[in-house]
Amino acid sequence: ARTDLAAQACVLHGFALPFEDALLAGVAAVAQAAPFRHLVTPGGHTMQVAMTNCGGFGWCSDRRGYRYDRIDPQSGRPWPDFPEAFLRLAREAAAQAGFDGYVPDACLVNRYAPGTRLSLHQDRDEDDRVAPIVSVSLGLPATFLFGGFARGDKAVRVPLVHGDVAVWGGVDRMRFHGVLSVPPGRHPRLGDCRVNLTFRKVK
Ligand code: MD5
Ligand code: FE
Repeated sequence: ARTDLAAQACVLHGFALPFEDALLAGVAAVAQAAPFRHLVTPGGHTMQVAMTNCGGFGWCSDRRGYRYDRIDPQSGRPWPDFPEAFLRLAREAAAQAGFDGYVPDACLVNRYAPGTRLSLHQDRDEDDRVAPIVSVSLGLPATFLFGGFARGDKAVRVPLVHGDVAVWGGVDRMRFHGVLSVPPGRHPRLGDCRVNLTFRKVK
C-alpha cells in the first residue's frame, strides 16, 4: 500500500520487508567498517542521532560545517561500499514512486535511541536538489514530521514503522522535516533503536 503525502512525496508501506535480512546484515557490515558516532555541529552541539555512511560520499559535520566527503574522517579510509541490497531496494522504491533510473551515491545511516529526536530541517548539502531521497525505516516506530518550504509552515505527522520506505523528490525535495522523540520499546530484530537509511544523490 502507498500513502501520498504531496505531489512527489509518498510512503510505500512495508516495501523494505522482503529485503529485511539483507538490510540488517548490511547495516551490521557498514557499522563494523565505519562505526556509528555522534557528530558535532558547527554550533558546538553533539547530535543526539548516531550516524555512519556508506557509498561514494558520506555526510559529515564538525566545527567547520556540514559537507559530504569521500573519506571517513574517523578512519581516514573511504566509506564502505553500498551493500548490494541497499542499492537494489533504493532503485526499486524510487521507480515505484515514479523516479526511474535513480542512482544514489550516498547513504546516511541514522540510529535513534529511545528519547532521540531530529529537529525540523531541510537537506541542503547535496548538489542535486531534485533527485529523490529514499528513506528506509527499520526497528522502533517513529513519528515523522512532514512540513512545508518555510520552517514555520504547518507540519503533518506521519507514523513510520519497520519496513516503511518514504520517497521525497522533485518539487517536494526541499521540504522541512524532522522526527519526534522515539518512544521507548523493543523491536524483535533491532532491539531498542530505530535505524533509518537515507539514500541521496549528492553529485
Ligand atoms: C530520518 N533523516 O528518519 C530522516 C529520513 C536526515 C533525515 O531527515 O536528514 O538524515 S530522510 C527525510 C527527508 C529527506 C528529504 C526530504 C524530506 C524528508 N522531506 O521533504 O520531507 O532519519
Ligand atoms: Fe533530513
